[in-house]
Amino acid sequence: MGSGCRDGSTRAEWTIDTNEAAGAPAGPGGSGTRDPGTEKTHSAHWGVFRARYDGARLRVRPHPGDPDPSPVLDNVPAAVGHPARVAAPAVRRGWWERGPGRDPARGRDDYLTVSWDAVLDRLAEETRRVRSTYGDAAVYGGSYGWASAGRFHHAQGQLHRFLAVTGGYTRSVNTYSGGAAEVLLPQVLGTFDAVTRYAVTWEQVAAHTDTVLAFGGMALKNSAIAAGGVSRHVERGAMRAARDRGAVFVLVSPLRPDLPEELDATWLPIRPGTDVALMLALMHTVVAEGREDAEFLATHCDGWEQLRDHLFAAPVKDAGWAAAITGIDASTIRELAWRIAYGRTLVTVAQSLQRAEHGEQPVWGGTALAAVLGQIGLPGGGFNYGLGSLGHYGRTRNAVPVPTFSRAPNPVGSFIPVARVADMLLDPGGTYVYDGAERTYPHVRMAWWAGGNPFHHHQDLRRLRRAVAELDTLVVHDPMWTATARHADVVLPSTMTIERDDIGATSSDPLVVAMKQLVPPHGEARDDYEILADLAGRLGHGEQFTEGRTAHDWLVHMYDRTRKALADRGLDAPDFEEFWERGELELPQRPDDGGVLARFRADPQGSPLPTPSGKVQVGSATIAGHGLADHPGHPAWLEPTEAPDERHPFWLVSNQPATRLHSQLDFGAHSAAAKRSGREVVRIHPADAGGIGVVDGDVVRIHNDRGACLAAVRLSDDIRPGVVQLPTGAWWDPRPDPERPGHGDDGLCVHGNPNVLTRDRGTSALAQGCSGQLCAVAVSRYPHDPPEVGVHAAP
Ligand SMILES: Nc1nc2c(c(=O)[nH]1)N[C@H]1C(S)=C(S)[C@@H](COP(=O)(O)OP(=O)(O)OC[C@H]3O[C@@H](n4cnc5c(=O)[nH]c(N)nc54)[C@H](O)[C@@H]3O)O[C@H]1N2
Ligand SMILES: Nc1nc2c(c(=O)[nH]1)N[C@H]1C(S)=C(S)[C@@H](COP(=O)(O)OP(=O)(O)OC[C@H]3O[C@@H](n4cnc5c(=O)[nH]c(N)nc54)[C@H](O)[C@@H]3O)O[C@H]1N2
Ligand SMILES: [Mo]
Repeated sequence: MGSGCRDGSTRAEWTIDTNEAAGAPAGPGGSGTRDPGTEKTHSAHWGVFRARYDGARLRVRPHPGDPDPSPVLDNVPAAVGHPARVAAPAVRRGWWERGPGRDPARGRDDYLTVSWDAVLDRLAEETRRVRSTYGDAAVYGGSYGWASAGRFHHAQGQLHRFLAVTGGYTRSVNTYSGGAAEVLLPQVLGTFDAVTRYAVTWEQVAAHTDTVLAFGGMALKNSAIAAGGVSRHVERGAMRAARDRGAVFVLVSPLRPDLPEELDATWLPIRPGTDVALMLALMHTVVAEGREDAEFLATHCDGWEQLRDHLFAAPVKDAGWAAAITGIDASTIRELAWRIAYGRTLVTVAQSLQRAEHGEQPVWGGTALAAVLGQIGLPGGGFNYGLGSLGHYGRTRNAVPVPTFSRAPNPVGSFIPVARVADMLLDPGGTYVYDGAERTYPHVRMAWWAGGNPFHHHQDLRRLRRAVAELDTLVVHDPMWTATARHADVVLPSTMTIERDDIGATSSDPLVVAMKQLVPPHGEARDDYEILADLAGRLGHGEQFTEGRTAHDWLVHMYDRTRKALADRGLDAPDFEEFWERGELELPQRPDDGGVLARFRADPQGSPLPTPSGKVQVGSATIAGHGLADHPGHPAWLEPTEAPDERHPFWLVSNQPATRLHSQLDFGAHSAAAKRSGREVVRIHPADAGGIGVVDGDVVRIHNDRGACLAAVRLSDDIRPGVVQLPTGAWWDPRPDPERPGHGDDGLCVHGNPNVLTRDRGTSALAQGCSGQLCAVAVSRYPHDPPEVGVHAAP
């Protein structure tokens, strides 16, 4: 067994006793005499695995070919029969008894159990009412979220198809992950996929890179995760190989664990939100010493004059200027500039940097820095946005298409940038600017969520609660009683991935996985596909939705595209039955040729970039032309409008949790083991803890004007003083705040969900991305008996 833990410790034992680990009642007769079950393959966003079910317990182990499996896998067994599962369709009492309409009771009401027929009849009637009274754009089907890894039972894909064939819906664009980069990158460098998945590969890093300058790091906890599954976690091995060859890693981050300890990286504990100042100073220093690649800037870049003027205009963006902003010594900055100007240098920018106010800037700054060094398009050099943030980045492309589920065209054009959902609900008809255009929020009456958890992913959760109160109807499909389900009018229990057959595959991983049903569905849970097929039938669109196929027929149909492509190349192309029997199929991959950036470097005229000028745009006339006050036409350091002050002296970093994927399986063994008395842990530097009079293990109240939460203190030298870190994903458990009477019944999250504190504000008027990573908070010892966390049970 490899060492799967972030701290590098070795895990000897992977098989977890499901129910005991989760504190759930043990299944009937968990004795050693029962049939151990057959081992089957399955896949999750955190890796491909094998599992056995003996009728009571699920035992999992990673795929034997995975060199560095993720311990997040240990969370899976607890899902079987867990009390947080939704067992039967449920409706909110107020909605069921009084009908649809605005209702501040959402999130506070109780639930009735009803039959599938009764709930689907009522839901079909409500869908018809909303569509005929307010039009199809009044249905919001943005339904953002990660759901599960299978290609067919992908909840969002199923829901979008259902809503499209039944009339259309207001959709969402972009993601919470990379909202700012998704709009910026095509303007300045290339398409999002081209510069994340298929530019600088891990093999190139292992073989060629001399210096890795990682803004926000490349934490192994993050690359453990890849949408649609990942069969081999190669990141640790590649970084280790580079280090063994003599490569130097420089980590720019408030948290030391953002690069693996074994790399002996140089740690520059930067003040959060200031990276672009450091990038500008590095460029300034390189240029001042005449070490920029003037030829590359002349032949391959656009906008350099503007950016150079900015670097040298008052205040001059030199190392001294940046030191005051970033908290990193001027001499360290000058030394770093010297180092990166020699040899092969790779600049990476983690997704986190752009999940903040003005988040577009560090992505642009990283691009420009790599351009000044002249390294874009070289093996192991230049810029790879997001490398290490997700397991699919820095990979090569399959040579044949993987199975995918068919989309249906949405007849409605209405959309919002995904993270503007609360703004839309609170301000129908209101205007906002996005990507250079003024737009209007539609008046949405019905929102439908499958496979996502907005009361996990959105910022300022108490504001989101006020926003969903405005709806006529909120429908949620989820296997779990998440905070979102607890706000829904209609809660439809969906199966989870281990309860159905599916196919796991993505275009940047060679393994196609036969994801076999491992356990029977929980209670009355049904597949999203079945639920939506029944509803489509009630609305007169059954045939359009199903195309006459069962779920199994769809798997065969989807697989056939891959089989044909393999057969066309004269390769091993097993039919569906044989693939299913084998459990997996390895696809051929394209060569590691550096992708579009390498082709552009070799021939900038013949292989232009998809940017407006066809070049790397270190400045942009298009963006300057938008005339946005919060987004100039070149990378710039812009002061954030929220930063620590006397009342709220700390930066809160709310990053991705090491022990789970977002809110998923928060009750699982690995996630639970990292908490203290069931409460999420906040990391604080000992010097800060001394200042506020708290010690390791204390329960603190973290608060600002938006809300408050409790968390258990863990002291750590691995964090920059002045910064505290609380991961996302603890399920929202709102109670009244005894420290702030009159702040409502939801003033305090007793579990430790940072999104009660974060700010619901777009990154800028360019991209309107999520800015949830950073906010300013105060921290104090909680002077009362901390209440028990109670959110991992049915309401
Ligand atoms: N403060 C702060 N907030 C953040 C971030 C941050 O850095 N800081 N990061 C943001 C980012 S990058 C992201 S991507 C989002 C993630 O936000 P989400 O993707 O919304 O989070 P998940 O917990 O993965 O939610 C998936 C939901 O789908 C459900 N589910 C799983 N399988 C199925 C299925 O088959 N059918 C149905 N119907 N449901 C299923 C799960 O139970 C779970 O409730 O969070 C964002 N929020
Ligand atoms: N285990 C696990 N892995 C995950 C996920 C998960 O939920 N769990 N989610 C996946 C998803 S959906 C996504 S989009 C990716 C997200 O990938 P990222 O956004 O890169 O991940 P984060 O952990 O939020 O942030 C990475 C690090 O950036 C640092 N950081 C924060 N602010 C700043 C800053 O201003 N400057 C600098 N230099 N550093 C800063 C923090 O120390 C943090 O640990 O992660 C993926 N990987
Ligand atoms: Mo994400």
